[in-house]
Amino acid sequence: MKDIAKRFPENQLLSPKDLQPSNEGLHIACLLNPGVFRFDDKIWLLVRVAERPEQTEIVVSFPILTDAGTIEIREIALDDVDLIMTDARVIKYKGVDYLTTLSHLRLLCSDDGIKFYEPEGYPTLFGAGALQTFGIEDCRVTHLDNKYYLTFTSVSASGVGVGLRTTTNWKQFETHGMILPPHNKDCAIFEEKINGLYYALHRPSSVDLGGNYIWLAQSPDGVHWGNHKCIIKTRKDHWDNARVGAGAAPIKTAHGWLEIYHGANYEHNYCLGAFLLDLNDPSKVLARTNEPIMIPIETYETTGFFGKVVFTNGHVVTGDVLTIYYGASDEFVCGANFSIKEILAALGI
Ligand code: MAN
Repeated sequence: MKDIAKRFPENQLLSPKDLQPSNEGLHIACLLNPGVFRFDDKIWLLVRVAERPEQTEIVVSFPILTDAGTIEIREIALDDVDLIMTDARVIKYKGVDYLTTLSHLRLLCSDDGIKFYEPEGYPTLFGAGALQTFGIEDCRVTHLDNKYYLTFTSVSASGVGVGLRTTTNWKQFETHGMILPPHNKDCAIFEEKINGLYYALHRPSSVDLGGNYIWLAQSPDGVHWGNHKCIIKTRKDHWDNARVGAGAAPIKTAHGWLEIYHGANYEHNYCLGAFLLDLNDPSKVLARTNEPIMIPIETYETTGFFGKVVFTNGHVVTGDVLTIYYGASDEFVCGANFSIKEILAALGI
């Protein structure tokens, strides 16, 4: 396997201890999977902050939001026979799934793309309403026609879907509810319209027929989506045999729309790959990397809250340099550079 990422020597850029919890009684377990954008001559991260109470040896405790927006702490005795906790991210109790942490989205900015700080006067984004009671996660930020589109995972007992908020100034936000219903996540809107239509990648998943595949959708207004097509599937006997999902908005190149995506195997090892879509008709897949372009190899990527994970949903492009910001082992925010030419070469272009 060839890993062509040039990791920042400063990694990890952000660790849970670097930020303050949003609420007394919670501590930050993970910082991960930031949305990334340029605004006001700075690079900004919309970091997913995952919180929970300090754990004890007697109970597992986890926060959920009420419909009214207050935090409620649930507790289950660790010796309860109905409790299943084989995945650090999920609590299974009496046939119902909960998350071990509650995520919100925090804005940080930087002048150099390496040192990030929380600026004053910008809000923290929390889950709101009945469809976000288990939090909001992994936001993609798309800049299109002077508006920022925030597509994020909305989690609740009703399922996992895609929520949308938009903003022009990062202080006031418009809420558009759930744009893609459960089960769906990993939604990234293209940063340009194509032939007058908005396009987005997204990842529905089904239990039996079908799988965790990447789909493409069209929209007349960026809010209502249709004409869905399945474009990228998992591959048997490959590193991405269990699930695939889009990263951030595709990058426009002379050869096509370049997308960095994550793929996982049945051992939940998350790597990154790339594919290329036709510029004029993005439902045509022109190329896909056979091998990953980035795999979890550094200690901060292999050991952490959920090890063996590199996961990206945000980047900035400067000429040939693609700088991704990524979640390492679901606990730290890190950075890495790629040469776009080198990724295209890996795609056979
Ligand atoms: C899922 C999501 C991501 C997470 C990966 C790896 O795809 O929950 O947020 O980073 O799993 O755990």
